[in-house]
Amino acid sequence: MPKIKKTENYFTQPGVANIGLSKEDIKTSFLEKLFYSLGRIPVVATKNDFYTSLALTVRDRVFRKYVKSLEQYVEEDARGVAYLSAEYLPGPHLGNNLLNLEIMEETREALAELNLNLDEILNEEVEPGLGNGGLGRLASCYMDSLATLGIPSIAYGIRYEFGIFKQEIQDGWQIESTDKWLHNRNPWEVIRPEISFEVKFGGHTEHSRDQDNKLHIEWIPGTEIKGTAFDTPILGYQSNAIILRLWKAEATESFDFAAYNLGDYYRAVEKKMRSENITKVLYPNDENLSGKELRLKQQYFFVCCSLKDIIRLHLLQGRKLETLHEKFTIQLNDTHPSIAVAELMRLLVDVHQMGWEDAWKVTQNTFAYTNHTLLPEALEKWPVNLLRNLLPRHLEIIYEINSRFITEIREKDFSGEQISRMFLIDDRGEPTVRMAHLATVGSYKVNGVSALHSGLLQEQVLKDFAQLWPKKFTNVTNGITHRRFLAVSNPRLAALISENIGKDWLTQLDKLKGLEPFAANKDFRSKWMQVKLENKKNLATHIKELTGIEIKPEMLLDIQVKRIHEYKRQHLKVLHILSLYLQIKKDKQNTVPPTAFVFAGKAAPGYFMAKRIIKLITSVGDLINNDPEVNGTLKVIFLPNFSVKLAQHVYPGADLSEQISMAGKEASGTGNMKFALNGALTVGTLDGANVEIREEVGEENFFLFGLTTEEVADKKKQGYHPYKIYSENENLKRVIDFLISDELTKGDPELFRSVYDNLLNQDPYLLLEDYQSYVDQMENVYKVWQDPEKWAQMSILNVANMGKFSSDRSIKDYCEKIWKVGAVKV
Ligand code: GL7
Repeated sequence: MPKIKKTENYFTQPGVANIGLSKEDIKTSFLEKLFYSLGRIPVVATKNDFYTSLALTVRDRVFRKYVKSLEQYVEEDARGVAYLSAEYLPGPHLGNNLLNLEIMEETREALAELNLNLDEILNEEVEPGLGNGGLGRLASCYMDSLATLGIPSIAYGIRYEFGIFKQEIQDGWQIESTDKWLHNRNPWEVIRPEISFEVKFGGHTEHSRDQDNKLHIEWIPGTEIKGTAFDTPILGYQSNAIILRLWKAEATESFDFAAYNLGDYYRAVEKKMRSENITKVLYPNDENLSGKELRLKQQYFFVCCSLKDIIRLHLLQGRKLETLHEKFTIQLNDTHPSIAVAELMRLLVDVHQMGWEDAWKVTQNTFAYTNHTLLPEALEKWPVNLLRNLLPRHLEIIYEINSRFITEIREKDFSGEQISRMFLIDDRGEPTVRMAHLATVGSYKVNGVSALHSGLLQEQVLKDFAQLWPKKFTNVTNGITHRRFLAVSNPRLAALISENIGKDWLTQLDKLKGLEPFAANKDFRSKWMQVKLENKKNLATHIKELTGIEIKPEMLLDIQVKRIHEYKRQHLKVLHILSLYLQIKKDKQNTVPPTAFVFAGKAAPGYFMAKRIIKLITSVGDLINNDPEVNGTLKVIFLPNFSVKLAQHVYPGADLSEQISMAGKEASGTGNMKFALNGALTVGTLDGANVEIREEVGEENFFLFGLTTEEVADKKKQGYHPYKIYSENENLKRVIDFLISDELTKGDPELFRSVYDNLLNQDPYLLLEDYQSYVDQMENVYKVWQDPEKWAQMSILNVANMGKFSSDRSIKDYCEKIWKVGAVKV
């Protein structure tokens, strides 16, 4: 392999050099793409042709940044990060890249000269829905910051052919259909046919000894498939670019020739189809896993390709595998890629002939693991039998890691009970492998995603490990990219901020602190609220387009958008809405200001209760929106098919952000940050990152309610009796009873019986317990809302104090506390 040389001179060649950023350059390139890449002329071109031409124009400029970054990383022989995540939710690329290249206005003008409208073209983009929710979006925010900060890095994942399902609402119910995001081609990716690896499954292992009595283990697979890389450049702001490398599964052989020769064409291609299934579709479950074989195959498939690629990159630089951990650190985004611990051991020991101890040292010093949830049902456990069938060698390795680990802790001061709690294998019932334990043992650092969550992780789920290795555990509070979620999606507010405090906040979010004095300035407050009103008009237009429902932009826009989950308690919001409705209808009392309650979010297709909750929201909406007695005051809206693209219209228009999970359940939340950054006030519990948001913005600027984590634990210990609360609170009783009333269920008394029964008998997420405190705090919200000057002031103070929640800060924390990686700026 020839030594890689610096290529600076190439950039001065004509044609390479003049890939400029002026209006004229953009116009020329745009037309060239339309003519020569797509073979179109403007009169016959579709909107998608225009979008594709512009995307290709921009991609050239992004790649230029990328090759420059790459050159620098190679030259400095820098230590880098590989981020392994089964999910990404990048959102639309085009607008973000225009911002980061600082050519938004030039592009707008270039297109205008061709009689084209940039906003319409931006709207053409279909986003890659390669994730379920917060976890996938976090990975994409981190890529934005890694690129902006110039951290040598590469992100690996799966190129699902079908992303998260498309959600439609029919008759009030969620209906799923496939997301064909690749249908109009994907102009952002390039295929790398030469970067492809074989991945084995099934079969058995053979153990033998050579003349020197050295043990050799060979894995004889049942099948083999191939993973091929598709690269998407992700550009930072005024800065470097990094690569998102997604693997697509393909058959190693297109045909089974034996079958073909027998004339059985269909059988011949069947094998090919079966292999390609692995990357067909994203599992649409957040926070929950159901031991599906195909899911394990997906996980192993992308881990295997990624590790082989990392090793390739390491060796390409002429280095030894013994130094892998010095040059790379690999971040495991949740346990989804945690089979990597066993796979790296396999590659080092079986394939590269390293001794077990040396390989273990490299492995343990290479990985770091982020935990994203404490929900017991979401902690991944793979049945031993499934692993034996699919990955027989990995199971052997896991048993070996387990037995060495147990030997190690037996020498320490742990009780038998603790030791068995720490086993990698859980053999109570059907034996399973506890993937969080594998990830913890195989990593040099483990972190949670908010201060509260990291604390609970060390006190509960991984308590024994935290006792064993206290220094291994740390916290990195999540963050969001304020470039996408303020600069791109809320240009009016971004402009107002920049006019008053300059543009430094784009790279240093804590500069927003400079807004604080403006909170006392009446003129500024009025401009601030004017911007909000414009954004609310824009959101009202989207609401009308998507649901047909009209709202007045002056209404209080009270919004809860996130996956539908019982622990997130969308149904607590519903109980509150019903209490207002019944107050107006039955008590003829109207104390609530005109409000539109907006919900959006997908339910896992197999999650019965979550789907009921959607139907409950839409039923309450039907009732209220069609009742002339209340619909001047209240509206209830369910926006279908929540996505990053839709989210970018929602956050800027929000007045009130609902963050009402039961304390101790939401690991962090990141929607909470996006709302507050766009000037919404939060009503919330002391859960996840809400705690830190409240600390930053000040308790007087946050609407708090509900039990704390400790109080929740105490309540459960004492024995919780929701029925008692129900029978003692008249207002609550009326609301709960209404769930099975004919007025709401329109003759189907069973419709919400499950919700009703669940709340009265179990209420595992303590809605009834927190109900009164929530209703009272909402009264307070309404009081403040009646004082627009005060509201504006609180809104400004929220934004001014959001500096901490930039993903730039999170990535710097990862670099300092965990990765020990520095920036390389081009
Ligand atoms: C999650 C958490 O539920 C969420 O609170 C957190 O903000 C996010 C990113 O850390 O990770 N964990 C999880 O499994 N999903 C999440 O969104 C799907």
